[in-house]
Amino acid sequence: MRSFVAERTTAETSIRVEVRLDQEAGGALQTGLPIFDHFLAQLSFHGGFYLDVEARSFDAIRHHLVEDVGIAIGRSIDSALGERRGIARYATVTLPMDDALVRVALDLGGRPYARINLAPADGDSIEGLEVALVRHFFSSLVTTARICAHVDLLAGNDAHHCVEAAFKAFGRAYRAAWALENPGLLPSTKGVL
Ligand SMILES: [Mn+2]
Repeated sequence: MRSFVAERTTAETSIRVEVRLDQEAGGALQTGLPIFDHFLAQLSFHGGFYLDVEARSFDAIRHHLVEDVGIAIGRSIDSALGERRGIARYATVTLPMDDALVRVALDLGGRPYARINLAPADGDSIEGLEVALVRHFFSSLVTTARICAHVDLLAGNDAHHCVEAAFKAFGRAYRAAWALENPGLLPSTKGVL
């Protein structure tokens, strides 16, 4: 079972994250921000992995909370992936949700990079969660997890649809990229990731 528990407490937040890559969904999501819990549930369900998040804010600053959750999930994924032996490594998913169309292309090759092109025309926040903060979340998560991610909003206006489609597309792409394809084989000609 590829899994990891990340725990981090600072003056700003206290975060506990557990991921189990090979367990279909499950886990509780308690960040104190219902809309964020809702989006994390999409990530876990469509990613086909167990995700448990318990997050507390001490300073009531959403930026700190959302960023720290992203870092903790990224750290858990990086550790759970281990040597990354046997994984498919690459995945690209284009996912529609009503007016929204989002493409997520991933390389789990160990080199961190994030280009998050996600700026819906209608609205820059959803139920109090800023779209800019969502971009920061994805960026913090993938760079901490040493993943290269290119995210593009190809169509769509409604901010909720666009952001939800991005979480679902990320989930589907993760599931495909860390799927065990060639047991024992490192997916690189360099012999190391
Ligand atoms: Mn920040």
